[in-house]
Amino acid sequence: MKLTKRMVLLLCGITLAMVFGCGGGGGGSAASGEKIKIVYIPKDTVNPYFYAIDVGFKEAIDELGQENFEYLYTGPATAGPTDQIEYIEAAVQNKTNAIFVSANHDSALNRTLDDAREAGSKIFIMNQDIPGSETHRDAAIMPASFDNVGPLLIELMGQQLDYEGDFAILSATTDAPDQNTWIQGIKDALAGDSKYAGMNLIDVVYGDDQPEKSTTEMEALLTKYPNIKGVIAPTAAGIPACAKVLQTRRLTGQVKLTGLGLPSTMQEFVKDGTCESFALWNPPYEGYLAVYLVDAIVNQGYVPAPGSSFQAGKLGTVSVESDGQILTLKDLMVYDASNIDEYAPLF
Ligand code: RAM
Repeated sequence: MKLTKRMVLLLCGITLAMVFGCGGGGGGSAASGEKIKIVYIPKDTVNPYFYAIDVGFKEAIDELGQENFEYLYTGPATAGPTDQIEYIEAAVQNKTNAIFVSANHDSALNRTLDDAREAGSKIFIMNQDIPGSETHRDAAIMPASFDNVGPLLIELMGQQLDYEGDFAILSATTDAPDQNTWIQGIKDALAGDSKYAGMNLIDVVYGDDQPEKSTTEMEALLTKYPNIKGVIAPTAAGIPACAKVLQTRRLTGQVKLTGLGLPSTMQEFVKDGTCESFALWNPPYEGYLAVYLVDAIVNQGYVPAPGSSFQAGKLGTVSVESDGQILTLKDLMVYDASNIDEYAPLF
């Protein structure tokens, strides 16, 4: 009988289940003395945003004993829809208990994720979800409730613009599930509240989470729309690039800026007034929570089913929502001149 790739993976899955003592989906208790294998695949390995999540993984691994874990942070240099596939496949080959992926597309990884789960790895979407493809993952680790992102960003832009004027969005990649959810959230909030009636969204451009492309796109916005009054950049790679353009062109105060960013890269721009306020959550918490989740799965037989909960060290009891999402925090944090110095050294 000729073995198909699927059958081979299935057999591997059964073997793994025997080794790890777990049922379908795998990732159950590691044999005594075995290290728990965790791989985190960010959107790309160049964007410093994801290093902040990596910090959290390492912190929890330190707490739970480095000798108990084999942890790898790896991924593609570019954030293309299918660029992460080979890294997921390699993690499966290495019999990884839990693979965390910050997916670059909402469905392009489905087949690979299915194969990985059949082979025995737990699959978690990290820092976001894959809308419409939720059945292809075990759970999603969310940095905050995404319902709150669009409304908060439009409000921060509104406050800076006195609720009046043309603004644009500078996003990351065109396919990014998280970015597209937030852009829709911004559009819905804009249309849904008469408070924002004087604000016009004139364009959405994409800097691909790359500083150079973000800079070029920001320059192009300013050239194309001489009346532009503000930019929302919900990308940690994009917002400092936008700020730098405004600072260099001496447009501080004339073109307003908000979005999502790391306090460490935005500190100088908050200090000089280029960006009055922006938002984020706590990326290290996500990696930290992830390790406690895998530890509960492997060592306590925990199944991250909707409605269930587990203990995540300093984060306390964490529950799984009805849609399989695990919220690290509910609300976002707003950073401005009053608190930027406190958070900039952290992430
Ligand atoms: C970017 C990435 C990431 C997002 C952060 C805020 O660097 O697109 O997915 O969560 O910004």
